[in-house]
Amino acid sequence: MSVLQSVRRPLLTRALVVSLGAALLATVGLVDVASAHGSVVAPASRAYSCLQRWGDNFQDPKMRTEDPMCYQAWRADPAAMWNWNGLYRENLADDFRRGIPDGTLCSGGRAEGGRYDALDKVGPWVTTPVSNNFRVRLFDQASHGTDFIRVYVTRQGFDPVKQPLRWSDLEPIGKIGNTPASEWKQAGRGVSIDVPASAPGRTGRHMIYTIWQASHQDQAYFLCSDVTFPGGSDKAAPSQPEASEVHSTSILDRIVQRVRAWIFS
Ligand SMILES: [Cu+2]
Repeated sequence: MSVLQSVRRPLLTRALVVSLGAALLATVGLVDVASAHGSVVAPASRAYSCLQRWGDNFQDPKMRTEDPMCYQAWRADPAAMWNWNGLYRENLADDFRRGIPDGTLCSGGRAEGGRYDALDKVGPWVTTPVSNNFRVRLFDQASHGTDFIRVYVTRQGFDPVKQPLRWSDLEPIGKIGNTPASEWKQAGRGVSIDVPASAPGRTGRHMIYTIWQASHQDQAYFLCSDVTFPGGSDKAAPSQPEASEVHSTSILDRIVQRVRAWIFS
């Protein structure tokens, strides 16, 4: 039984929930049909990671204490999580440094009118443990293919909990070139591709930055993932187990069901 079902709501709250729910349904509907794109699902990008952990229960008060960075992101704009696959910019013509100022890398330079700005917030984001040789998995519901995918890691010594991410903090650790969607792997209602990455000498908490240049038009995606490498002193870093499969569509389906349940209860 959900919190919402077990609590008697005043009429005003109920009306609010219904209108919010309707807005969510519209958003989720759009994500599912018209504007479905993709993201890095392992190690999960910030928005996708928050959706994975809290999409089913984003009103759970535990989020505030257990996952403060996701908490502030949900509060700032839940649409960042519902639209976890829409963090892109268009027509940057490969000039990413000009289009995306330092300190705004995780929002793609404040993409989509600021929807993703909370992803730039500096703090103890939950990490995914990875080894020094790992794979970045990109999942795409729209089968855009790619001109290239570039993967970067923060330099050893960078502290993601205290420092805003700048271009000069990043070092390239993996890339693939032009790969049409027909060469990606079928995965659920989309396709996925793994980019091998090698980050020797890294220990403890780091950030992975992935740029996915889609092929159907000049549309580039900018994804921050929080990771911990073996070793280092950052034992307190909160982490989640690495996701082995893509569950995005079932998460979306569950969210749609939940919102419907609110509206029609
Ligand atoms: Cu797209």
